[in-house]
Amino acid sequence: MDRGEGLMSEKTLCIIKPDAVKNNFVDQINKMIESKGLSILKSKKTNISSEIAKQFYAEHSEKPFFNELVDFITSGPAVVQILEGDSCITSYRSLMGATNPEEAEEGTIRKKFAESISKNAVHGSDSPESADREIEIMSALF
Ligand code: 3AN
Repeated sequence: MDRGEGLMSEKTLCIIKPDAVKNNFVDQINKMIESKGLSILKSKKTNISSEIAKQFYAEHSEKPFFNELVDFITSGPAVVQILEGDSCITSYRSLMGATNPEEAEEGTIRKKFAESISKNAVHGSDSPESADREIEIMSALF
Protein backbone atom coordinates (compact mmCIF):
# COMPACT_ATOMS: atom_id res chain seq x y z
CA MET A 1 0.00 0.00 0.00
CA ASP A 2 1.22 3.51 -0.80
CA ARG A 3 1.96 5.43 2.40
CA GLY A 4 3.31 8.62 0.93
CA GLU A 5 2.80 12.11 2.31
CA GLY A 6 -0.43 14.05 2.16
CA LEU A 7 -4.07 13.16 2.19
CA MET A 8 -4.91 9.68 1.13
CA SER A 9 -7.69 7.28 1.69
CA GLU A 10 -6.89 4.68 4.31
CA LYS A 11 -8.71 2.28 6.61
CA THR A 12 -8.80 1.93 10.37
CA LEU A 13 -10.38 -0.47 12.84
CA CYS A 14 -13.00 0.94 15.17
CA ILE A 15 -14.61 -0.93 18.04
CA ILE A 16 -17.59 0.45 19.88
CA LYS A 17 -16.99 -1.25 23.22
CA PRO A 18 -19.57 -3.10 25.36
CA ASP A 19 -20.22 -0.12 27.68
CA ALA A 20 -21.26 2.12 24.77
CA VAL A 21 -23.31 -0.64 23.09
CA LYS A 22 -25.15 -1.38 26.35
CA ASN A 23 -25.89 2.31 26.82
CA ASN A 24 -27.29 2.62 23.27
CA PHE A 25 -24.65 5.10 22.06
CA VAL A 26 -23.88 3.31 18.76
CA ASP A 27 -25.99 5.54 16.50
CA GLN A 28 -24.73 8.76 18.11
CA ILE A 29 -21.12 7.61 17.83
CA ASN A 30 -21.59 6.63 14.19
CA LYS A 31 -23.16 10.03 13.42
CA MET A 32 -20.04 11.71 14.87
CA ILE A 33 -17.83 9.46 12.71
CA GLU A 34 -19.78 10.28 9.55
CA SER A 35 -19.91 14.00 10.38
CA LYS A 36 -16.12 13.91 10.43
CA GLY A 37 -16.25 12.78 6.79
CA LEU A 38 -15.33 9.15 7.45
CA SER A 39 -17.22 6.24 5.90
CA ILE A 40 -18.30 3.15 7.78
CA LEU A 41 -17.23 0.50 5.29
CA LYS A 42 -18.20 -2.51 7.40
CA SER A 43 -19.96 -2.93 10.72
CA LYS A 44 -20.76 -6.02 12.76
CA LYS A 45 -22.27 -6.41 16.19
CA THR A 46 -20.63 -9.40 17.83
CA ASN A 47 -19.44 -10.99 21.06
CA ILE A 48 -15.65 -10.90 20.77
CA SER A 49 -14.16 -14.22 21.94
CA SER A 50 -11.49 -14.27 24.60
CA GLU A 51 -9.08 -15.88 22.11
CA ILE A 52 -9.52 -13.01 19.64
CA ALA A 53 -9.37 -10.41 22.44
CA LYS A 54 -6.03 -11.74 23.71
CA GLN A 55 -4.60 -11.72 20.19
CA PHE A 56 -5.99 -8.24 19.57
CA TYR A 57 -4.51 -6.78 22.77
CA ALA A 58 -1.23 -8.77 22.59
CA GLU A 59 0.87 -5.58 22.87
CA HIS A 60 -0.63 -5.02 26.34
CA SER A 61 -0.09 -8.59 27.59
CA GLU A 62 2.50 -7.52 30.19
CA LYS A 63 0.44 -4.59 31.49
CA PRO A 64 -1.26 -4.83 34.89
CA PHE A 65 -4.63 -4.09 33.30
CA PHE A 66 -4.42 -6.82 30.61
CA ASN A 67 -6.93 -9.22 32.21
CA GLU A 68 -9.33 -6.37 32.89
CA LEU A 69 -9.00 -5.29 29.24
CA VAL A 70 -9.79 -8.78 27.90
CA ASP A 71 -12.62 -9.34 30.39
CA PHE A 72 -14.22 -6.05 29.53
CA ILE A 73 -14.07 -6.29 25.71
CA THR A 74 -15.60 -9.79 25.94
CA SER A 75 -18.24 -8.83 28.54
CA GLY A 76 -21.08 -8.21 26.06
CA PRO A 77 -21.79 -7.30 22.45
CA ALA A 78 -19.38 -4.87 20.78
CA VAL A 79 -19.65 -3.29 17.33
CA VAL A 80 -16.57 -3.91 15.20
CA GLN A 81 -16.21 -1.57 12.24
CA ILE A 82 -13.85 -0.72 9.42
CA LEU A 83 -13.73 3.01 8.70
CA GLU A 84 -12.36 4.57 5.55
CA GLY A 85 -11.42 8.11 4.57
CA ASP A 86 -8.61 10.59 4.05
CA SER A 87 -6.13 10.35 6.95
CA CYS A 88 -8.70 8.15 8.63
CA ILE A 89 -6.37 6.78 11.34
CA THR A 90 -5.37 10.14 12.86
CA SER A 91 -8.69 11.74 12.09
CA TYR A 92 -10.63 9.05 13.99
CA ARG A 93 -8.05 9.03 16.85
CA SER A 94 -8.58 12.75 17.35
CA LEU A 95 -12.36 12.27 17.27
CA MET A 96 -12.02 9.55 19.96
CA GLY A 97 -10.19 11.78 22.43
CA ALA A 98 -7.72 10.83 25.17
CA THR A 99 -7.66 7.29 26.62
CA ASN A 100 -8.66 8.70 30.02
CA PRO A 101 -12.05 10.43 29.53
CA GLU A 102 -11.15 12.92 32.27
CA GLU A 103 -8.45 14.20 29.90
CA ALA A 104 -10.54 14.01 26.72
CA GLU A 105 -11.38 17.28 24.99
CA GLU A 106 -14.90 18.64 24.50
CA GLY A 107 -16.54 17.30 21.38
CA THR A 108 -14.71 13.95 21.44
CA ILE A 109 -16.45 10.58 21.65
CA ARG A 110 -14.76 9.69 24.95
CA LYS A 111 -15.62 13.03 26.55
CA LYS A 112 -19.27 12.43 25.72
CA PHE A 113 -19.66 8.70 26.21
CA ALA A 114 -16.78 7.09 28.16
CA GLU A 115 -17.38 6.00 31.75
CA SER A 116 -13.75 5.51 32.81
CA ILE A 117 -10.25 4.74 31.52
CA SER A 118 -11.14 1.05 31.11
CA LYS A 119 -14.76 1.52 30.03
CA ASN A 120 -13.83 4.13 27.47
CA ALA A 121 -16.47 3.56 24.79
CA VAL A 122 -14.31 3.11 21.69
CA HIS A 123 -11.12 1.71 20.25
CA GLY A 124 -9.21 2.98 17.22
CA SER A 125 -6.02 1.73 15.59
CA ASP A 126 -3.03 3.91 16.49
CA SER A 127 -0.92 3.50 13.32
CA PRO A 128 -1.12 2.09 9.78
CA GLU A 129 0.67 -1.06 11.00
CA SER A 130 -1.84 -1.53 13.84
CA ALA A 131 -4.72 -0.90 11.46
CA ASP A 132 -3.50 -3.63 9.09
CA ARG A 133 -2.95 -6.06 11.96
CA GLU A 134 -6.29 -5.34 13.67
CA ILE A 135 -8.32 -5.46 10.43
CA GLU A 136 -6.69 -8.83 9.66
CA ILE A 137 -7.59 -10.22 13.12
CA MET A 138 -11.22 -9.12 12.74
CA SER A 139 -11.55 -9.96 9.03
CA ALA A 140 -13.32 -13.27 9.73
CA LEU A 141 -16.28 -11.28 11.11
CA PHE A 142 -17.18 -9.61 7.84
P1 3AN B 1 -5.98 3.85 23.34
O1 3AN B 1 -7.22 2.96 23.34
O2 3AN B 1 -6.32 5.28 23.62
O3 3AN B 1 -5.10 3.62 22.16
P2 3AN B 1 -4.02 2.30 24.86
O4 3AN B 1 -3.65 1.59 23.58
O5 3AN B 1 -2.94 2.92 25.68
O6 3AN B 1 -5.14 3.40 24.62
O7 3AN B 1 -4.76 1.26 25.80
C1 3AN B 1 -5.62 0.30 25.27
C2 3AN B 1 -6.82 0.17 26.17
O8 3AN B 1 -6.40 -0.25 27.44
C3 3AN B 1 -7.55 1.49 26.41
N1 3AN B 1 -8.54 1.78 25.41
C4 3AN B 1 -8.17 1.26 27.76
O9 3AN B 1 -9.42 0.61 27.63
C5 3AN B 1 -7.21 0.33 28.45
N2 3AN B 1 -6.33 1.03 29.38
C6 3AN B 1 -5.27 1.82 29.08
N3 3AN B 1 -4.68 2.30 30.19
C7 3AN B 1 -5.37 1.74 31.21
C8 3AN B 1 -5.25 1.81 32.64
N4 3AN B 1 -4.31 2.54 33.23
N5 3AN B 1 -6.14 1.12 33.39
C9 3AN B 1 -7.11 0.38 32.82
N6 3AN B 1 -7.28 0.26 31.48
C10 3AN B 1 -6.41 0.93 30.70
